Amino acid sequence: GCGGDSGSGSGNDDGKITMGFAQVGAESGWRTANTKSIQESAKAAGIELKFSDAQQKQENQIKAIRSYIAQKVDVIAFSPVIESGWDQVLKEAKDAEIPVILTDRAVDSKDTSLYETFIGSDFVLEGKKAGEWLVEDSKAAKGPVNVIQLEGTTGAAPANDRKSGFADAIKADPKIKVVASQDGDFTRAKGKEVMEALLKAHPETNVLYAHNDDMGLGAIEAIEAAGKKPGVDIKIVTVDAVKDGMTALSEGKINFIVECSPLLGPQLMDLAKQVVDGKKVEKRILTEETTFTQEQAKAALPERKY
Ligand code: GYE
Repeated sequence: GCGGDSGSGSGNDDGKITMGFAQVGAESGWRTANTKSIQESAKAAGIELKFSDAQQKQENQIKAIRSYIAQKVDVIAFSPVIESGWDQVLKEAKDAEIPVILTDRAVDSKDTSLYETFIGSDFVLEGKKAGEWLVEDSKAAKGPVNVIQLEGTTGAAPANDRKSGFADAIKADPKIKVVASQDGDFTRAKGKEVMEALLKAHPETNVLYAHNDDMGLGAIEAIEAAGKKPGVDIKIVTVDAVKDGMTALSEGKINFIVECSPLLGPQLMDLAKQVVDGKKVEKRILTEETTFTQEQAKAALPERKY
């Protein structure tokens, strides 16, 4: 590989591709698995990886991207912590003729020539699947179904989209009402803290919808501390299907999980090679995902890699 700070065009000197990757942070089990997938597949593909962790702060990601531009990497990939505010730094990469690949989360830039492709999940569909499960599960319920929603990081694509997909789906049953909805920043600690407060304010709650497993797992601690039974007194639906979430699902503490795959590394490295070669790639690449009931989680757990 190259030192990256030696002269112009250094990224291409030895024919080896150098990728700068600006990661969101280490906020969840999903993110840990995603980082591992990217690091392992870069190695397997012979791509030199420069990796940074932005600790969920956009300013840190912008700094990292600028430093990758200064180092003249061959390709930049990143998972934008929030959707807005990327046009300027993406223009800088474009002016430096460094291709950009978006992974996992989207940007709201109108100018789609600012990036080559976007690989990741359909978060609206994930929210819809969570809502559809609840509509089905609520069929037999006589009284109101009162939902607390723990939202992902404010402004993040998966928070915006999982919220809207869910809201759309639950319109099918007027018994279902979201009584409180608050940011839990995709972390276990925040999920617990916010659930503690919301449970006090809304003791009539009988469902929790958390935008990821980690917040759901934190909330389970708050529910148990309040003397209630997660999965029974309060039904829980989450998104991700990481090992800890799947374990709680198989133990009956969670009722349903919508899968979101973090294993984006291999496809990302393929795409990186193609765009560095100047090839045109699909503008939007969707990951395929499923859903899990408690029984399905029991069956899938032994093989679950993350
Ligand atoms: O669901 C959550 C993580 O962007 C899809 O970010 C990702 C989300 C994932 O913190 O656990």
